[in-house]
Amino acid sequence: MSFEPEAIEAARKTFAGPVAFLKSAPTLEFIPEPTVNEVAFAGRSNVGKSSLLNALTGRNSLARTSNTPGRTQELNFFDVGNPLAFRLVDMPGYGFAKAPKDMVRKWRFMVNDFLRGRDVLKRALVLIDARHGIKDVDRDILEMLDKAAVSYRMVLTKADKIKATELADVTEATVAEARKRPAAHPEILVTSSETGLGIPELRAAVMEAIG
Ligand SMILES: Nc1nc2c(ncn2[C@@H]2O[C@H](COP(=O)(O)OP(=O)(O)OP(=O)(O)O)[C@@H](O)[C@H]2O)c(=O)[nH]1
Ligand SMILES: [Mg+2]
Repeated sequence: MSFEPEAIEAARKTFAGPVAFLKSAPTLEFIPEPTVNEVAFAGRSNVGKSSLLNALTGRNSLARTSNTPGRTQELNFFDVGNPLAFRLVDMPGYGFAKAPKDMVRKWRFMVNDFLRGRDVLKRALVLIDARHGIKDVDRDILEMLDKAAVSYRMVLTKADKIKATELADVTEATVAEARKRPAAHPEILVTSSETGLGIPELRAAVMEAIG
């Protein structure tokens, strides 16, 4: 996680500025015109996508979070900066077994089609629960992104929930896998929305992706 202090500070300033919910798209017909660069949050249900978006922007209830997996059911777009600098996209989760099958399918197709087909998408952040490491359901997304050559970066979430030694092991294993995957950034980020661990670096990583 090596970012220059200047990059961290510039990112902090950007995220401390205006951030506004733009719109919620239940299907791809409703997504905004691709006029500005985007970074999207992907990952399993309940991994902490919406919480991380809130932590990044320092706004507790910008994106809706919940204990119950399957909270986010649409693509949610957030405008950063005024004038508009870039957009963040919060997405429904993968692999939520308890949701009705056709809804799970619908979300998966929508998320996949969005990630594969969005010119302005500069990078996907693929969130991985630090307690579990990369699971097969995560590998499905990673493979899809590798095949479509969509640049992505893995981000471990909920780092506060495990011991430092376990965190070191899962970090090492995740980095090893990232280095083997063609579209993956070779470095990962380790975060906690609860403690703020890795949040300044994640802000800098978003800015780096936007370019
Ligand atoms: N301890 C801890 N809990 C977290 C962290 N991030 C998220 N959570 C909790 O995990 C649960 C799920 O968080 P969300 O942000 O709603 O997860 P999501 O990935 O957006 O879930 P879906 O929208 O259902 O796909 C909530 O109860 C959060 O409070 C974290 O860093 N640490
Ligand atoms: Mg969510």
